[in-house]
Amino acid sequence: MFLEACRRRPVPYTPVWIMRQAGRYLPEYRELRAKVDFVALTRSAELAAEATLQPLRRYPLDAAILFSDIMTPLQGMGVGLEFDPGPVVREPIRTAAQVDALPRLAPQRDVPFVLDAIRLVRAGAPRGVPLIGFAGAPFTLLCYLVCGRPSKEFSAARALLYAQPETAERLLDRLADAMTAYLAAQAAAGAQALMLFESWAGLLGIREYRRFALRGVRRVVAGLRPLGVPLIYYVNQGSALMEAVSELDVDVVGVDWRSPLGAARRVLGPGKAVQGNLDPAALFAERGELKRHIEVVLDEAGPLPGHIFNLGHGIWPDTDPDAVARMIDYVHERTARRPLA
Ligand code: 1CP
Repeated sequence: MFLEACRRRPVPYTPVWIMRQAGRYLPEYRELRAKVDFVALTRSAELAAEATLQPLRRYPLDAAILFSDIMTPLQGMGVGLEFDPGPVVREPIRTAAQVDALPRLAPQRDVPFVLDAIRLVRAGAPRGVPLIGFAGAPFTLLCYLVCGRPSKEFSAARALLYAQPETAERLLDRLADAMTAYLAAQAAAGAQALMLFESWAGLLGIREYRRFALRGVRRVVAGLRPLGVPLIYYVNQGSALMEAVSELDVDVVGVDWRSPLGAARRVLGPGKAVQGNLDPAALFAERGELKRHIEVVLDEAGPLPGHIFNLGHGIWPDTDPDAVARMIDYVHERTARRPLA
C-alpha cells in the first residue's frame, strides 16, 4: 500500500507510518535502551533490526523505517561524535582544509551493520510491510558538522554560507556523494524506498535554500533516480520553500504540520505524492478531538491518490502509545475504499 501510494496509484486505504516510530515513546524501546546505549544500538545489526520491528509488532503500520540516525554514516566515515541525546561533533568543520580531509564513505566497509540490519528487517517484517531506508539531507548534516551540536539557529552553519560559500558548497557536494553511496547501498541491501530528512533548511531564505540545500539534494536525487526506488524528501518548516521543492525529481514530499496539505499539493503539482502532516501535539487531544484533527488532514490531502499519512515531524517521547493505536486505526477506517471493480 505504501509503495503504491508513493507512486500515486489508487490504494484501498491510506497508508500510515510515523516519523520516529521506533523510539522513546515505546516502553519496549526504553527497556532496550536501559540495557545498551544509543550508539551500541545503532551499531548492532540485531538490535537495530529489533528496534525497527518493535512498532510493527504493536501497530498495523504500513511501513518500517530503519532504526539508525542521520549521523551514523558520518561516524562510520571517522567523524568523531557522541550522542547526548542529540549529536555532538568533537571537532566541528569550519575550514576548506577540514572539508578536503573528510574521508569518503565506503558503505560496506564503514557501516556494514546498517546493511546487515536492513537484511534482518526484510527477513523479519510482516508480509507486505516495506522498509524505508534514510539519510540526512546534505545541508542538515552540514548544520551538525559545522555547529557541532543541536541548536535553534545553527548560526555558525548559516554564517559559513555567507563567509565561505565555496567551502560550504564543497562540503555539501562531499556530503551529497557520501549520502548517494549510502542510500544506494541501503537499496541494494533491501530498502524499498529512500527518504532524505531535511530538518533545518527551514532556517534558510529562498536564495540560500536554492544555492546550498537544494544543490545538495539535487545531487543525491540525480544519483539515486536510476535505481527506480521511490524517493521521499521531508523538509521541516518548508512552507516558504515549496515552489523550489516542486522542481525536485522526487516521488513524495514530506510536509510539516504548519502548511495544510491542500496548499502544499497545489504548489507541488499533480506529479508528487505528499506525506504528513498531523501535528505531533495533536496526539495529546481527547479521543473525539483527535479524530477531528485527523479528518482535517485527510480532507486537506483530498481525494486524489498519493497521500501517505504521517505526523508533521517526529513523535514526542511522552506520547501515549494507545493514542498512536487509535490514530492508525482511525486513518485506516476513515479512508477504507471499496475494492476496485
Ligand atoms: O537516547 C536515545 O534513544 C537517542 C535519541 C535518538 C533516537 C531514538 C536519536 C539521537 N536518534 C534516534 C533515532 C532516529 N533519528 C531515527 C530512527 C528511526 C525512526 O524514525 O524511528 C531517525 C529517522 C532519526 C533521524 C534524525 N536524527 C533526524 C531527522 C529527523 C528529525 O527529527 O528532524 C535528526 C535531525 C537527527 C539528529 C538527532 N539524533 C538524535 C537526536 C535527539 C537528534 C535531534 C537533535 C536536534 O534536535 O538537533
